[in-house]
Amino acid sequence: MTIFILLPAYNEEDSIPALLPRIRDSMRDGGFSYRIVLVDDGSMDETAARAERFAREMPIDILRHSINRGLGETIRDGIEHCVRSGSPGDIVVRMDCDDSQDPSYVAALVEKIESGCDVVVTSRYQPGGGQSGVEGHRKLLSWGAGLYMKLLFPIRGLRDYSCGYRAYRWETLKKAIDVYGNRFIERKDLGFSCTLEKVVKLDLLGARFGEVAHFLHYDRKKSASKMASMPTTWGYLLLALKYSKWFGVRRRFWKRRIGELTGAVSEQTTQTERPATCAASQAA
Ligand SMILES: Nc1nc2c(ncn2[C@@H]2O[C@H](COP(=O)(O)OP(=O)(O)O)[C@@H](O)[C@H]2O)c(=O)[nH]1
Ligand SMILES: [Mg+2]
Repeated sequence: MTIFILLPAYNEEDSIPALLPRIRDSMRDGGFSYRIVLVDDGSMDETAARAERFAREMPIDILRHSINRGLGETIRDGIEHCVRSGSPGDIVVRMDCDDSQDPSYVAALVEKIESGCDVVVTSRYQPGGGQSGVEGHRKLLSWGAGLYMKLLFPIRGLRDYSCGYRAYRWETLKKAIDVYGNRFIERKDLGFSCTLEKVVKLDLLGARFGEVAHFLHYDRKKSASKMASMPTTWGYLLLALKYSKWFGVRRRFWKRRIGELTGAVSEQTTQTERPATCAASQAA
């Protein structure tokens, strides 16, 4: 089993020398076989050059966009790369590249996937979780966005909708690409809304969600936040219009299509043996 650590990176030269050794040490401590996939999205600093320096001491693929294309397109390219390079039984863990998220949580994420979950999210809202260094207005924004997402897209087992630090079963991502194709992440220009879009589309596919408690060290962040609230908000509104459980205009279409396609897709996608329940989903 290989763990792909997917890092979207935009102007993260200061974080890379701290984050990559942290990942290496956590993977060694957990005895994991791993591969880092860093997608440099047209950074104007030394992000790619600094990552390359680590290529001699750890397994790392560096994908490059020559111009900045945004988080949605970056994540889509990174996921496609992991699905192409991986195989059934592998796990894709997507983390921020700003060094605010600790790679030591990978062990708990993997354990939860092995307990039967398809997607496991690191959550500030589980007992033992939390955050430091997040400013008041960002906390308020995040709280409001969280409430909006929970009301419009209730997903069993999921409380922290906006945290991108998550583990995905390889088979689940493969199925999403097979079914949705280029529509898995549709609006690549709408800020960070792709983080919500992935869980909404995976929920429609029938993925089982779980969470592990996570403490976010936002005070350790070395780069300025790239969260652009306007495009992200537009993205959230558009997603609600199309996919909300209550009134989404494309929801019924995709439900029907998934029903038609799933048989054919699951024949192509070899599912590994796994327990029938996802422990966290049962509890939440
Ligand atoms: N590839 C790419 N990555 C981005 C872009 N904007 C942000 N990121 C990355 O997405 C992650 C989240 O951004 P970050 O600034 O940490 O957001 P915050 O933690 O929510 O304030 C980081 O790893 C960034 O480097 C972008 O335009 N392209
Ligand atoms: Mg971050």
